[in-house]
Amino acid sequence: MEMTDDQLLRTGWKPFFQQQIADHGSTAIKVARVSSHHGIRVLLLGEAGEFGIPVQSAEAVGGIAVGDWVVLDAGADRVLQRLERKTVLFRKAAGEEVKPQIIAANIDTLFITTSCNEDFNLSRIERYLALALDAGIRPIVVLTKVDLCDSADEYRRQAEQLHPGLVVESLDARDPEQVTRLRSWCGPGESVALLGSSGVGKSTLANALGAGDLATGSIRDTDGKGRHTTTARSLHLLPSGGVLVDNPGVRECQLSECEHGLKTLFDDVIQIAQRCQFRNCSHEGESGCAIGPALTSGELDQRRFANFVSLSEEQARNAKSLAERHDRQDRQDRLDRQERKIASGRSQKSASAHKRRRRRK
Ligand SMILES: Nc1nc2c(ncn2[C@@H]2O[C@H](COP(=O)(O)OP(=O)(O)OP(=O)(O)O)[C@@H](O)[C@H]2O)c(=O)[nH]1
Ligand SMILES: [Mg+2]
Ligand SMILES: [Zn+2]
Repeated sequence: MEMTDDQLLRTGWKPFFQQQIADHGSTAIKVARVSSHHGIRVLLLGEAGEFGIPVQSAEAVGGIAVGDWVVLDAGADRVLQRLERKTVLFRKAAGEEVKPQIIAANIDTLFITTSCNEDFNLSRIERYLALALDAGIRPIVVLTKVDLCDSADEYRRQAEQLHPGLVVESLDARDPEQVTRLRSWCGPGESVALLGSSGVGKSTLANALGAGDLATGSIRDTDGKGRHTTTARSLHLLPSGGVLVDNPGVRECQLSECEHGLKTLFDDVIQIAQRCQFRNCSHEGESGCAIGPALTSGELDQRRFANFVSLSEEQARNAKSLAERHDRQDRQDRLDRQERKIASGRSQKSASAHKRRRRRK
């Protein structure tokens, strides 16, 4: 299989994936990228365009997510291998149970999308930044609806302060001319994903970037919130040469295994905390604490510190439940293996007893 195929390169195919292709013997193979996953049917983008296969064939060797690269049996349209992910963006799935849900695989850049209205929230942007930084994905903050707001520059300035070197673009998402500012992250071979609340203009942006004709929705007048127009994530080819994943609006995006992301994002807070006299300082007014004075002097922002504490606690809590879940799963797997062994021992015994009886006859 040659990797010079233009269509594959445009879909994000890289040497990193090429070199993982296992030896599939004499089976004719092809590669493709998961573009959407509808539960019973999975759509894939290959050299010859988009095609659909049943989920049983798509997940024949394990779960797959939008953005994944897979190797298929070209004749049977059945997945033989899921290639290792370059990056994976995940969050804790909504609900009580702590289990990770993949937002998109193999993404290079995340457009953290928020509008210049009620949706604008620095702590929420920090949450998404931590997710992206943890996954090794370049975050870009996109502020939409500048046409409806007088203080877009102020929003932009505040967002820029959340992380050194953070790029923040503000625009009217309906205007393809303004949206060209995002084109440099959407070039050949690049994969970008949109993430943000419902109604902030993710699908509008996707359309302006040339993703196709995605449905966009209206906003409730009462609270400026969207109506969850996009219901499933989907990956699209862009005329600029890259691909884009549009996501449904997220209500809740809890962090689970995001320790590295939080450390990277809140390096400033951690640096100050290192000046505390005691290593186990709880930063609650004890003597020798460096956080209190930094908050008083304004060196450290109250909101930022409070969000650091709250995201760190959430992360630790979810990571612990996740570890417990893994332990439970491991124990169950061990039990299942033992049971299978006993059962197969039993059937071997009865098979040899049967043979002995036959020999005696
Ligand atoms: N004035 C203005 N309206 C915008 C802008 N961006 C999006 N809209 C409008 O906001 C509404 C919601 O946009 P969508 O693109 O559907 O939002 P979304 O983020 O995809 O929403 P979900 O799919 O529900 O997550 C639509 O009516 C858009 O036309 C903008 O920059 N300015
Ligand atoms: Mg949408
Ligand atoms: Zn302290």
